[in-house]
Amino acid sequence: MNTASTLHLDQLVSALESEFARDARGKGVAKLLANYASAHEDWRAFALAAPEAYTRNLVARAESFELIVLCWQEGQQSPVHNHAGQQCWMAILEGEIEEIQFEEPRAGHAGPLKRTSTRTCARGKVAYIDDDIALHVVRPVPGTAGCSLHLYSRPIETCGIYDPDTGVVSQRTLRYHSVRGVPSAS
Ligand code: CSS
Ligand code: FE2
Repeated sequence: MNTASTLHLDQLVSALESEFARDARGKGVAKLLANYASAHEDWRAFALAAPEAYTRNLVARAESFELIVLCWQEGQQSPVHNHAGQQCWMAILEGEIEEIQFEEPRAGHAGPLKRTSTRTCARGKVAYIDDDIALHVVRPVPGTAGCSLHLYSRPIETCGIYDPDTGVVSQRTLRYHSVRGVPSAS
C-alpha cells in the first residue's frame, strides 16, 4: 500500500462528484481534469505499470463515474475499441499520447476499418470521445512511455474491441491492475 498523500487527486474526485451530482457533464469536467493534470503529481501513488500490457489503475468509482490512471510503457497500446455507450475524457499526465480514430463499421460490412484522424496530446490536454464520435486506439508516441487519467461516465465494465483488418467486433472485460495503489489479485 502506498501511503503518499493524494490530497489533490482526492480533491479532484470530490469536485467530480459535485459536477456529476449536478449532472453538469461537459466543459466543467474537462476543465477540472485539465487543471489537475497540468499542476499535480500525486497520481504517481497509483501509477503501477507492467511490462505485459498497459495498466488500468483505479482511483475512484461511483455509480456515475470511474477515474483511472492508465500507464503506457513503450510499445504498449489499446486495441481498437468503443466506449460501451459511455462518455470518456482522457487527460494527459505525462508524456505524449497519440489517439488514432476509426469509423465504426456499418452493420454487415466486412473489411479494414477506416482510419479518420490522428492527434497527439501533451501534459494537461484533455481529449473527449464517445461512440457517436469514433472508435479509437490510444498509445504513447512510438518510442516513448506515458500516463493518462481517464474519466468514464458511467463506469465501463466491458467494451467492444475491433479487428482493424476485418472490422469484426468482440467483447472485452476490462479489469483493474490496481485499486487505490493496491495490486489486484491476478
Ligand atoms: N478505454 C480504454 C483506454 S483508451 S480511452 C480502457 O479503459 O482501457
Ligand atoms: Fe478509449
